[in-house]
Amino acid sequence: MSRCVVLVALLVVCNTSCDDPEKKKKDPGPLTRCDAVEAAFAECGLNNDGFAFDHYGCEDASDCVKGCLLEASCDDLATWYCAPLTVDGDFKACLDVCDPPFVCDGHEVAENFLCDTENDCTDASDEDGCDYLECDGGDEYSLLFVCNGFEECADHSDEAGCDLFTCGDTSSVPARYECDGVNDCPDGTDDDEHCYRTRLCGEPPP
Ligand SMILES: [Ca+2]
Ligand SMILES: [Ca+2]
Ligand SMILES: [Ca+2]
Repeated sequence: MSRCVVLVALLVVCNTSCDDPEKKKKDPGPLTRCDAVEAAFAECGLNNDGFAFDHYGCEDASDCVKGCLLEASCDDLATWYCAPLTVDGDFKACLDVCDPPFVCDGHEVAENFLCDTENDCTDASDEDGCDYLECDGGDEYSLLFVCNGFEECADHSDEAGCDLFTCGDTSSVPARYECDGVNDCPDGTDDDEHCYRTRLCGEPPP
């Protein structure tokens, strides 16, 4: 664990439990959980003007996940940030407690196989209670196909009214492809230097 993460963790504890008036005088003020997480990322060189937290929405993360982030090493934070599917060890165990993976037939089912209209479990539990993209013709698709830039529905309804990102050459791609670590615009402007994450992580995660 880095010294900073320890320091940040101590500051969080100190805000609620230290009674020494001298220490209170030097206290930098209330440190929110997200401030603490942001400080940990910044100290690990994983932040740039708050980009990481705009991107991942720290306020939306549970306190449980924030707790795991505050305990993580810089290496673990970098993995979580750049290639979240490859997180492992104690850090993954911590995150799994917060957000248990879906398990059937004795194995984990990856998130993109949940509600994808295909049964990946012998009891089909991975498709229980799912909402699907329903085309006029009755075909059903995973909601991941909504606004993905390809028309799955013959009536085009899956791509109607979608937000678009305008590339430097005036072509456009789905807005959700901006800064996702993959060049989708012919000129790469959706993932150019305005995306700190891509510059930080180098090659897109596998
Ligand atoms: Ca499935
Ligand atoms: Ca589509
Ligand atoms: Ca992209």
